[in-house]
Amino acid sequence: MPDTSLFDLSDKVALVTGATHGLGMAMANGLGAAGATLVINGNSSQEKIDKAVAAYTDAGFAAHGYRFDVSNEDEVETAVAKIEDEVGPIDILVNNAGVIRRIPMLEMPLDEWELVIRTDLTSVFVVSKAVVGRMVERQRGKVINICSMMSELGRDSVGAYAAAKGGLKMLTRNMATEWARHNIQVNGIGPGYFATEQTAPLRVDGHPFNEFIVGRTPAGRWGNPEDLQGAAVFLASEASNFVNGQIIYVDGGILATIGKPSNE
Ligand code: GCO
Repeated sequence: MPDTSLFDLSDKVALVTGATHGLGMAMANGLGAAGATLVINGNSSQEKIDKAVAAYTDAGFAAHGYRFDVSNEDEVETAVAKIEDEVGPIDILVNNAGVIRRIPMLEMPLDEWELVIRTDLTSVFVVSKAVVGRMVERQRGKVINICSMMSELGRDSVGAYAAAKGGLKMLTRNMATEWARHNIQVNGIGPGYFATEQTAPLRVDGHPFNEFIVGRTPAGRWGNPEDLQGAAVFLASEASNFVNGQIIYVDGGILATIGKPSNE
């Protein structure tokens, strides 16, 4: 039998924020399949959280759900204390929760801008501060920040999101710098264009963006959420114990190429 113990997450507790759906859910499923006990967070409705927990449990994973706002310091501290008390020490934190607003910058209301920065960037600081303080005491831990193509590239209408995700790349490097000496590895995953609810408006038949993305991606397709599981398990496991401050782009090759004219 092959020895896959380097990637084994049995006895590990993984908190994945925003894992009631989408990429967070796919990554949590990957961590669960590698043996982790799952703790998922959401902030919309308890019903949505309960439904997600039931789906994880049906898949055969140990799963727990907690409702809190990842950008509210008091709620986060209370929830993290409760999770560690009820489930156990958090070994793996995946900062996945995020929102997007597609509004040209000159039309972007300040409150929408602030909502995006708060949810996609500030919340990672808030949640990590609560969780990593405890990891430092234990002298071990894994943090995975979910970045984006927009950590590297601009695009019309996603200014706030790009500012937050570009900031998140640098926050990842800084966290890695400050915490590596405590045996805490902080890295990022940068998903390319994935078929999720978030990109559903861009994938409707006849939308020019659909064809554009397929043409712009060397692999010639949208990503399936499951395509992220390998990178998530790697960065959550002992296999990455000397990997610090890297962003692994899982993008079918988009960032590797300048692209090609549409008629080729
Ligand atoms: C967009 C997309 C992106 C993606 C993703 C890419 O409008 O361009 O929604 O922002 O969601 O983060 O990596």
